[in-house]
Amino acid sequence: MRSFLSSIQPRFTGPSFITAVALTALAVSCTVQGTGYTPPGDGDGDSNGVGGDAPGGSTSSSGDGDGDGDGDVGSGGNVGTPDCEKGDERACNDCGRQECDEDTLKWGDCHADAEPVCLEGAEREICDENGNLRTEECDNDDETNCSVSCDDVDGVGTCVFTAKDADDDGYSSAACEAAPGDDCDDTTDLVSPFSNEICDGLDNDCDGHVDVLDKSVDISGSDLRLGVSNGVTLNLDEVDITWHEGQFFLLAADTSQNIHSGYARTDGVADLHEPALFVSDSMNVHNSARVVSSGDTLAALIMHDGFGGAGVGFAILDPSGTIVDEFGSLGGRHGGEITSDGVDFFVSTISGATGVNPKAEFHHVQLNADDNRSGALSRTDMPGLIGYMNSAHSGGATVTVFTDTSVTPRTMQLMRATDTALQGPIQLSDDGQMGDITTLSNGNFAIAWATKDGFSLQIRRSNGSTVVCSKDTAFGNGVLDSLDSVAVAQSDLGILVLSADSGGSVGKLSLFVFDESCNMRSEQGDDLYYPSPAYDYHDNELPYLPRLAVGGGHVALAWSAQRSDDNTISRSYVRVLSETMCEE
Ligand SMILES: [Ca+2]
Ligand SMILES: [Ca+2]
Ligand SMILES: [Ca+2]
Ligand SMILES: [Ca+2]
Repeated sequence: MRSFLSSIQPRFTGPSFITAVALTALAVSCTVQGTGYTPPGDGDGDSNGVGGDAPGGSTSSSGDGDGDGDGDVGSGGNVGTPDCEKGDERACNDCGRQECDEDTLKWGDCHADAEPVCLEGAEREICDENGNLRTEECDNDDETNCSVSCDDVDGVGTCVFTAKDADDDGYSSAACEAAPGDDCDDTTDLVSPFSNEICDGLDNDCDGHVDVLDKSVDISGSDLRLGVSNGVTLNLDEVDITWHEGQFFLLAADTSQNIHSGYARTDGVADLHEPALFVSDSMNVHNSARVVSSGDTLAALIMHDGFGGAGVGFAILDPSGTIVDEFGSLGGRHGGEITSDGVDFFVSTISGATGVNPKAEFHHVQLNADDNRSGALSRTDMPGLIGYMNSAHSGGATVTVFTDTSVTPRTMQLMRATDTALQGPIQLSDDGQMGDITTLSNGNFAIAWATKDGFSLQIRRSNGSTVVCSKDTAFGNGVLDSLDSVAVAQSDLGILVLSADSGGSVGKLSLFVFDESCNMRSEQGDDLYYPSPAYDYHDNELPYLPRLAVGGGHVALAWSAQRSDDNTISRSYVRVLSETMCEE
């Protein structure tokens, strides 16, 4: 060990009666003749004053514990005799210094008077609060991300931390708090500040945005047009989709009022089954269908002009796209929606209103795959004309949102059905339409609807009336066109809103991601998804009735689109992405 005292000697400051020569000699001998210096408090004769040798505090029988030759104050020595003179100071212990107390003229405490000095590696020698030398290792409480060594910084032995580069990608760990580097994930070389963002669930470029939440990742790709076979393309104008037994199952209505079943698989293949699930015998009623899975059972609600008369039919489907069982009218013939709590199904239907000051009939029923029905409820005094119903089930209640089309502008309304009562309608917006609702994992509902400025997202508790948060997002052309509509769902990524906007000859479809406080999670103001230019008539199709389904770690987007220059031509599209919203 090199001489600590000699190395710290130049750092002594202030007036001193000890010369540099004397101090150097001190390292060799405890008593230096001619200087008047004896190590203070050295009652034990070990020359260093350590342990029980606090200056002035000795109980040495000589009564001169501080070794100043003056005897101790109050110990029966030369009481009242000063130990030192005002302004005096001197070295003490290994590396300390003490000053003469101006009031008592006794030597003060010995305190550190040297900076730390580096030894080997992360070891250094420091002068402690009593002026004694001690060897210590630099503390490193994050061996994973930091390394530490003792470096001489301006003459001071300093513990210097550096972030490790454990994954050897050339960037050091940002997790080293003492000296953060740039690598936000030092466990993989797929992540560093200048990596390219790819779809892998990681924030590859360390900008805080993962995969599609990062605008720099490209998720454009081809969208699958449904209903193309043997050179014939069906005019499809409404599609619904649900996750069931390893694939997305879908129902699509064509403009000849037939209902087709189909599928969209996670390998990117999507098509319709042959023949059609339901063939219309009339063009008088606009047919449409909704589909939902309880997990085990796939059920459909078909708004139709058949099954022995116009009405709303409930059917159990085979995943291969055929009806296994079908049950009669559910009391409505105008529209309806079906949802599930994972066991049973809950169906809300509406009977068409007629006459002056029309009052619609709202029906709600719980049923299972065996057509056992319970909790049938109805209201016959619903104001307005109910359109585009969507429902979700949570907390023992089914909440249905719909558009009242009897007023201008249209309004968004909410109805809540429990086992025993129908509650509502509650007006969600006095200027909104064609919304959607989904149950969140925490039991709340997320509701979204189209507005003239874009769309609104609202989160409500399962009681249907308590608003947790809401958010308006600008999107589209600033006009509430008749086709403007939204879908909402929850995935691992967050709350997804698929928004369709049309204006004149221009349409737009985009996906947004929000957290459960209604904050947009994607880069502020950026929508995530735009249909591929590869799909038909991209430049003059107007997307509408978007649908979202989540399951098996995947998200399916479905929508229809109408030609802006010929509204008799419409298509339905589907796209399957991983739940991180990246292309499969
Ligand atoms: Ca690294
Ligand atoms: Ca890395
Ligand atoms: Ca990534
Ligand atoms: Ca990123």
